[in-house]
Amino acid sequence: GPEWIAPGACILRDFASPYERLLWQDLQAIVRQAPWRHMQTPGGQAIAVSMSNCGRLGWVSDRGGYRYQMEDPLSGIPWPVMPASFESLAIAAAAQAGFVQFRPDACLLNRYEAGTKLGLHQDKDEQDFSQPIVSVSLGLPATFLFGGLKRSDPVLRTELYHGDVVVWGGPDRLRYHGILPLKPGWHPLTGKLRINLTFRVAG
Ligand code: MD3
Ligand code: FE
Repeated sequence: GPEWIAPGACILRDFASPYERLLWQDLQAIVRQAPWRHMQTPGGQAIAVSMSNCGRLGWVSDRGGYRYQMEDPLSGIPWPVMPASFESLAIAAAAQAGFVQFRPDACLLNRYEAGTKLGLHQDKDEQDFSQPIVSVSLGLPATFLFGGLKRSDPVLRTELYHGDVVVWGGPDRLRYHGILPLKPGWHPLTGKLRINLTFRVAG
């Protein structure tokens, strides 16, 4: 059952595993339309994690800042539609954690290779922080860093495995978090990669 690691943070271990083949198939179709890319920070540095999006809104970062927008900047056309497999998984997971009216309008896709890390950050580009974020981990495991509301707060570590779904809401929605450098390995679904899907109500 749900594993609460904080009052608003709930891990559903293996929740996505029954759907892994369908999720992977739908993911391949998304990245054919909106390829993986390294976005730039507002300061001009390449972000180590490769990203894409699906859904009405997609998260982008460039010299102009961080924001959500309806078009893929690479093509100028709307992001791929969020597949029913993604949407229904995210809605079901949020409901398990008590967020029965969660309807994501954005899904950010993150791709990690060996050595890729994601520094401590807060997710605060969304309009409504009362809405949770749902994350789905596929492929290689990763060490997740879970801090506090200040960057200097102590950080807990927990491992996220293939199939794990985490719902981050309430008092934990604005916590600092990050991912340690990915250890090399091989997973039968994703090969050398870890993929993370994060579902958000952005608009
Ligand atoms: C806790 N992704 O996309 S998922 C991100 O594994 C992001 O790719 C990481 O951080 C990844 O922004 C972590 C878990 C996660 C996502 C969003 C959160 C944890 C969160 C928002 C608030 C608190
Ligand atoms: Fe984040």
